[in-house]
Amino acid sequence: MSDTIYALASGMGRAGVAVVRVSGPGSWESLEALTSKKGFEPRLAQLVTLSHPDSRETLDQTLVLPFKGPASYTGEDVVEYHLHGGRAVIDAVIGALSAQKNHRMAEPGEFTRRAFENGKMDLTAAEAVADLIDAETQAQKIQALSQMDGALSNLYEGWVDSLTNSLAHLEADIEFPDEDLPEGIAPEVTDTIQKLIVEIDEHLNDNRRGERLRDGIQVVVIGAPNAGKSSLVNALAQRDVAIISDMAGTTRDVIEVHLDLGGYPVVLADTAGLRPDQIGGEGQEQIESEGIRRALQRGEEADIALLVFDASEEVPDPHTLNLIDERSILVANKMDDLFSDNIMAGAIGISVTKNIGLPDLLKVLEDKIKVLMDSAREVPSLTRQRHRSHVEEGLEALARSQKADLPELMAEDLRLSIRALGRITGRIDVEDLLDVIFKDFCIGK
Ligand SMILES: Nc1nc2c(ncn2[C@@H]2O[C@H](COP(=O)(O)OP(=O)(O)O)[C@@H](O)[C@H]2O)c(=O)[nH]1
Ligand SMILES: [Mg+2]
Repeated sequence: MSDTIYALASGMGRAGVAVVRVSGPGSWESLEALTSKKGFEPRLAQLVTLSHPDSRETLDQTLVLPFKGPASYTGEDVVEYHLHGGRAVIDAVIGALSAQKNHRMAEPGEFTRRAFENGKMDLTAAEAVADLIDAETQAQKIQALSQMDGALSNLYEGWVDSLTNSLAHLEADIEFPDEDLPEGIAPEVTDTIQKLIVEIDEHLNDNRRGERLRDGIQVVVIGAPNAGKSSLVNALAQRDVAIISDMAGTTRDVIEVHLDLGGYPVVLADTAGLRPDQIGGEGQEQIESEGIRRALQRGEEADIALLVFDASEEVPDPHTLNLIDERSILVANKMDDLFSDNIMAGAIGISVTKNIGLPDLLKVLEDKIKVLMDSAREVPSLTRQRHRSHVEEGLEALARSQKADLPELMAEDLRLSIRALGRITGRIDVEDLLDVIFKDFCIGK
């Protein structure tokens, strides 16, 4: 790891300030070369003039902030250049850095990867850094910060510690069966393991809360053609995103908008109108039926479904009625219509065109999301599929250990469980995982 890496750490485009970060053993040398100065002090910002070491061309007047490893983000020597945020300045400084010995452009996530490899943070914290950068709502931000602060690693490391402890007792039992070890080691170990099994099981059955918060809560809008689904999506998104028209069957594919509802990220999907009588038709009808198929599939996968009925119709659409389940919110649209006094029981009456009832609908939706997300919960939630599969693997091994015939086999299962759980934080060898984990990062982080 003798390369020195550099990258633009701030966003692309014109800005007041742009931060270029350099990390690695040569970072102070390049700082001295670009400034023709020596004697920089760690953690002391200085205003300097940067010039190209070969051509002497002036690059920028800039603030530099050097760090000495291990007291830096990556744990290595680091220099931050707070440049004037213009394309030409950034290009010139990056160009000068690239000409320095053993300097190269950073890979995506490489700064954070080095921080992990230098023991500055565990894997769940590194993942939280990526989540925090991607966070678009308050609830996402809170989850990412708490994970960065060790909420998940404390939990998983706690399990690993208590299993390691049990394993040590068990091995002592196996190794010295005739010695004067305290009585009742086996029952004590079994007791600990059984409590852990319950705790881990609860953690897994969290309704995918943490993952949902990362990915967005899936809300789908379903109903008959012309019920006003696209109009409703537009109104909720407060911008024109879905195609609205009074020609039935306009929305053939699923259109998504991302919303922030009370701090929670929501992916709201508009769908084609349900007209199952047309499924299997030809040409134009076939395109529509594909849309209907996607609508129904989307409806099945969704966390919440807004079932939209046209209140100006004599009877509610039977196909939509068919889809009612515990995830549904019933919406009766077009309540502006003179004939629409036939409101369905349990439905929220709205009129998209007359802007009636939308706040009520939003409130019901927000409440349903809060119940789904169990927002009062204090314990940390699983946030990634990666964590889930390691936890599942760890739990399987634990369950197996309880059926083992010999203490030696039980010990082996405990070792496997520790291994699986240890991989979440990166305490156990994870070399094979690192490329996968850090490829999702942006360059410069
Ligand atoms: N009277 C009335 N018409 C509406 C209302 N909402 C939507 N529409 C109209 O119903 C038609 C179908 O709307 P659209 O959103 O395309 O329905 P979709 O097929 O369910 O997506 C359009 O002409 C809309 O202007 C409403 O609240 N009241
Ligand atoms: Mg539509």
